[in-house]
Amino acid sequence: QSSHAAEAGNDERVSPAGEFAHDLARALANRPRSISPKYFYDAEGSRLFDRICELPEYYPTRTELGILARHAPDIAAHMGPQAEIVEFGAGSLRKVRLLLDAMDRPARYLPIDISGEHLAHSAALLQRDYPGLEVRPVAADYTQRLLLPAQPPDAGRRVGFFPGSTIGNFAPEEALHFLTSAAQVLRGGALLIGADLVKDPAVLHAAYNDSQGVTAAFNLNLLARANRELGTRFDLAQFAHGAFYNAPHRRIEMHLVSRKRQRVALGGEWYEFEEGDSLHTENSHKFTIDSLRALASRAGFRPGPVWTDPDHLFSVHWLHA
Ligand code: AVI
Repeated sequence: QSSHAAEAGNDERVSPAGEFAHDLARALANRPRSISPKYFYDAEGSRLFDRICELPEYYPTRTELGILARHAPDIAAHMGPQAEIVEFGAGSLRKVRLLLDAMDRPARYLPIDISGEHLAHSAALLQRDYPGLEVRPVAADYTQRLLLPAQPPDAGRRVGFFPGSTIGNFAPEEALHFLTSAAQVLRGGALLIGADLVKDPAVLHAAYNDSQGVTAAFNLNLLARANRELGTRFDLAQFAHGAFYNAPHRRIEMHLVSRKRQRVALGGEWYEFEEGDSLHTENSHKFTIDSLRALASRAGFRPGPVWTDPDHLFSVHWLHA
């Protein structure tokens, strides 16, 4: 699936709607049915994800913010003066502010995100608060070919920033591929990356099955988005949110589970679901400090310092590129 998505993404003749229709049709035809979690993030999905980050059960965001806040001076010292930050998958840009506030004359900030509308809005808010900083939002799929503008000759270090444990949403081979390209474009600089840690499955389960149902709405938004953009007629009430910890794979899996026998039309084809059939929408891999460092080494980084919280829920790694 991913290699096909990559081909479609690199072909400029394929519109974003065309790529979604193509990948969804393939997901519905395949067994098991599985689609990239990148399709969660239209404007509505990005809004729902921001709400997830505020949930009492969803510890990663506030824990990582706490780590960044506590260790920002140390992290900024590693960055050095006039550094440039390239953020992969920049959502609401809250976390980078903690870094910018601690940095010595940050030069340039390049947030890259697939959700262009959401990104433009967040980038404009950030630019207002940091008038001296060059903010250059890039609306792109950073899992595709990474091409960054050249740095001015007197520039400081180029530092990639990949918070939130989004690396965990990649399949292991995709994570290695992404990190390998990141190591190449950041060569001479570094990557600051957040990774959620393996922990009590009950804590993980609660984080992806929140009591307000926001994660369920986020998951179901994939079908709602298909209805909006592709004219499908998924009945959202007939799909259940499923999220569980797969211990052997050290990952949370999210699924949309059909509540009954039903069928849906897409692109002139009918796709059938039996009761209990699932569409696998996301994996969220969890790491140990050592497993993340080993992965980074394979990708061509030299692991540096690691910062964590007192309960060892989450980790932030400095990787020399
Ligand atoms: C973006 N990503 C790191 C989130 C995660 O925890 O894997 C997405 C998410 N899915 C459900 N809740 C949050």
